[in-house]
Amino acid sequence: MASKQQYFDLSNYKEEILKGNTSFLSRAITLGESTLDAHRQHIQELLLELMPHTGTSIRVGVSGIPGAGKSTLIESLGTYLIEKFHLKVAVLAIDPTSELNHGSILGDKTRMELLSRSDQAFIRPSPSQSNLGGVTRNTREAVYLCEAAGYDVILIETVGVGQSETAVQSMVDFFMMLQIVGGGDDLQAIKRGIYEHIDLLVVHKADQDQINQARKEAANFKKMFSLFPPKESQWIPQAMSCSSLDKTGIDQLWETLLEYKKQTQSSGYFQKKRTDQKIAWYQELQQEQLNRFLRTHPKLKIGMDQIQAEMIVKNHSPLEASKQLEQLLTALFSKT
Ligand SMILES: Nc1nc2c(ncn2[C@@H]2O[C@H](COP(=O)(O)OP(=O)(O)OP(=O)(O)O)[C@@H](O)[C@H]2O)c(=O)[nH]1
Ligand SMILES: [Mg+2]
Repeated sequence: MASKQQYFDLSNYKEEILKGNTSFLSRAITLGESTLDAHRQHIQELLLELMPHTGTSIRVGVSGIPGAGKSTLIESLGTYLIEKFHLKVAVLAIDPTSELNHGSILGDKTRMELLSRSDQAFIRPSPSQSNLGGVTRNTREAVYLCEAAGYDVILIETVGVGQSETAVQSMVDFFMMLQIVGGGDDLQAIKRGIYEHIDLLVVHKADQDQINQARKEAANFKKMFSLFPPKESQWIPQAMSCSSLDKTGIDQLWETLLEYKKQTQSSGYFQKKRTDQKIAWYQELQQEQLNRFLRTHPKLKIGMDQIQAEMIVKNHSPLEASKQLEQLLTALFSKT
């Protein structure tokens, strides 16, 4: 007899993920990506059980325009951390356009060939949903699942355009942005308000005949950042040049990240940021619960369908219909 229990055994998943079993980790992430209510409930139960084993990693956002070298940098940094410090590294991607742009996923796999072969690394490409809200939620959950599976560093790759970048900022401790050497218009960058949102700017591809130019650009950014008023974190964004091909600047990049962690942990900002993110997560869950509740409330569903039908038959305006919905909601929920 095939039962739901066989399909999803909570204790089995919990135990295997805590042991670092990547096949269960992958399956749990896939389950979370489902839009079925039952799957969503399973994943939330599992996360609830795993919560005491989370929160220990450092979560890092890696952003930049397409082709800036994000995946290559993640490969270099990831292998460096595994080889030098024996850390476990997870890579997640948040890219709501990836369904349209298959090159990105293929790119990730080939750019991270070394890392993908290491059993200390776990790489998960972007979920195949085009809806940013869904991708954000899934990535957030994947972060916690990876932490429960023992990953020390979680690197989240995102294309540096608009909303997905903002979404990643809402789930990481440290946010870095890659800029290609020679491709940066300093003023343009300031206009986009990058100073407010980044902790580190990397002038990437600082190799071959671009080394000096990259150093010059990084120094300019650094000088510029030091002139801005202090941020809430009291951290002055850093800038450095780096080459993932030559593997230069990777150690310095990691040291900067550790310095940020040390400084913001002692000031209390690190914890405050995580608390803000906890609130943001709760608010997303609140919305999900409410939507599920409203969608499945029988009287409300019938009432809403009726109002819509009447709007057409009686030629009501949508505003009148909305007013009726308000009355219906009051009648159904005000006394309880
Ligand atoms: N010269 C040089 N080229 C690099 C470096 N890092 C990456 N590249 C090249 O830049 C191109 C893009 O690299 P990716 O790592 O795929 O860039 P990405 O930012 O992840 O790209 P998307 O995921 O498509 O947004 C590839 O051809 C890489 O070989 C570097 O440090 N130096
Ligand atoms: Mg990439």
